[in-house]
Amino acid sequence: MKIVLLCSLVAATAAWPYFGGFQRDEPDGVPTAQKQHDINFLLHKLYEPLHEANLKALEDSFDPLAHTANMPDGGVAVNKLMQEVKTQHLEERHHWFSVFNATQREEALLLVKVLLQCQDWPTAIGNAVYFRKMMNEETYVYALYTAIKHSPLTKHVVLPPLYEIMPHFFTSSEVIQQAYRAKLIEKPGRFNMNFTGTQNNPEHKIAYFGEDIGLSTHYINWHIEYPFWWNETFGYQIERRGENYFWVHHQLVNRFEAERISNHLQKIEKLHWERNLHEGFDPHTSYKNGNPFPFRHDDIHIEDVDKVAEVRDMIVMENRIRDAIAHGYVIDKEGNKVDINNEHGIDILGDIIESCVYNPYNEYYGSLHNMGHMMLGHQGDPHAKYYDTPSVLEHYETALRDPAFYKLHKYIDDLFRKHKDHLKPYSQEDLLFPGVAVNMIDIDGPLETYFEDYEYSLMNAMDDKEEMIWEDNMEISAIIPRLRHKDFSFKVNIMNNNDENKLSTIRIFAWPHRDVNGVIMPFNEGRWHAIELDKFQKELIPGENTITRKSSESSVTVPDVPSLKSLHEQTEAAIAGSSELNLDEFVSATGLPNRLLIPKGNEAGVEFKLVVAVTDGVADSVNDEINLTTKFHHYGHHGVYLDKKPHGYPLDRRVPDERLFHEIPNFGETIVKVSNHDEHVYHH
Ligand SMILES: [Cu+2]
Repeated sequence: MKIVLLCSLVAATAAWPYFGGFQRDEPDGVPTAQKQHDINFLLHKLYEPLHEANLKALEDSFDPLAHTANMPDGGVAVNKLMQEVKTQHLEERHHWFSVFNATQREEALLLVKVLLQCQDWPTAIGNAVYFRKMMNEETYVYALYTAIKHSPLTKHVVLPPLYEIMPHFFTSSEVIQQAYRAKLIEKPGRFNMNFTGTQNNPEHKIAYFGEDIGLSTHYINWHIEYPFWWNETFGYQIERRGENYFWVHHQLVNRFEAERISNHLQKIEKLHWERNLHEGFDPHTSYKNGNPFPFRHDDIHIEDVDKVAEVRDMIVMENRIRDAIAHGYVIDKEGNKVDINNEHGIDILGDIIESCVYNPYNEYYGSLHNMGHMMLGHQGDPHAKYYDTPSVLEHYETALRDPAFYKLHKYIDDLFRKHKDHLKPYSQEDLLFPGVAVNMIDIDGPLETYFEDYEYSLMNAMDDKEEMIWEDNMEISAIIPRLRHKDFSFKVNIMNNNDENKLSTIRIFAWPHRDVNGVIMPFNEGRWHAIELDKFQKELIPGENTITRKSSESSVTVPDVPSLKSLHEQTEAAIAGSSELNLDEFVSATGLPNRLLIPKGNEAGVEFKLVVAVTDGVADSVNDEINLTTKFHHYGHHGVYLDKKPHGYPLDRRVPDERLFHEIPNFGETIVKVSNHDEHVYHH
């Protein structure tokens, strides 16, 4: 046993002889470039054996049970997972995986635990290569991505775009077929991909939003940063998880509404368990093993789903939540009342609805959201007569494509609204920033969106001979139009009448000024439909302050993740040149892609009400240290927030008299117009 341990450690350390000098703040001293290199190759050709010699050698020599000495849990998790390997209990390879499936999830979480127990790279990568060979590929990817996101060892590692690792989830079966053909006849190819469905379906007009692969990346990243199954045994507590769940979905729903208005579509009709589900969906995509994603007809009566739930279970869950909101408290397992009529209530409610492990009484409140995904996902085939595969709604990669997703989330959003409307409205005193006034708000540059062609690689959709090296892969890719906006800046003129500097928090929101029928949205309706555009802090000097904030600086967005090819090339170049890799701006990826900052608009221009709220930065800050930070971490990071105000503040509570808002000098508003002159590009 001793000898095995020594050998594998030698083999493991021999894998990174490249660096001498400069190193970043990696807790174990192993260069970021080496880690990124290893991760790239773990994910490259996911469904095949490893294509990298050092990792392959490690795979043959590494024994997980021989590397438990430094693990805080003493190897409990590794032993459990190895037991599953030995008794052949693991999900088979080439089978589907869904995080909503409890058995499959448990298996994935065991691997997350094992990887988070690793204190150094040799142990982490050893376990990662070992279990890559043993586990179902998609279970493995979910666990690996989550572990990379949360482990201190990989805090500088960029998660490669999932649409290039598992292209099947994002690419139509038709294009995948063309790619296979290109591969067979050995002819490189770039294939145009259309959005799902045809123009006979009005919902097709906004497929560009739900099927945006960058939007899905945002959604996946958010879910692995804030998993509903997370608890302290994984390493730390995530603060405001439930509130964050509310906020990210609230923003998606509001964005979807604004996209609908841009395309002259009526507002989302929220889900009702006892009414028909109007919109059907055909995903036009297949799993890697060839099974198609299930199809759902229009206008189906919502049925009980075998092995998931009955419709009345859903209604009971909903009613218990409605009762809690009406009472202003929830009940925990011991029967105690937990007050939710306060700032923290939204967090508890979010945990109850999703439902998260922090849910105070799981057995009673159930899991409305997760069950909702499964119930709606199976409506095309509620008794599993034709499919045994989960639907698009049961994968974060694909859920945003199905119109039923927005119906479900509109319904959930409405419950959150009921709760928020129960809270005491903010008073003038709460909102006032004495001596500070917003004089002028303006936009510098055009508020205009357009479609660009985006190309992504399908290399990993197809299998290869084992000896094939990365660079020898033919270029086979998909091309899809995606929304982007032209660069612009917010210009805000703020007067500080105090005779000292004042730290301020500046929050920028917009909502559609009119609904699709042209009716002006009342303030109280508009504020609930507000899209968060930016949030940052600024030191105001006495007198006049002219603040220019570029759209590219928005703290609610992130840049698009580089392609796998670019990640690979940059990593290999860093290793070859013994230089360090710095891709930190792409690490989080939790925010919305910056190119999606504003809704599409249309040819005539869509009016938006733009609201700027300037409040006391010192009062808003969680602690003094961050006062000088210019960039707010929008969704927080590993459960740490810089802003202690609720998400959506100050528009999150009802406004009994909108004059209050107009009279507060530190708030400003104006009307702007968003246009798009590309209808022809989209409907080609
Ligand atoms: Cu959902």
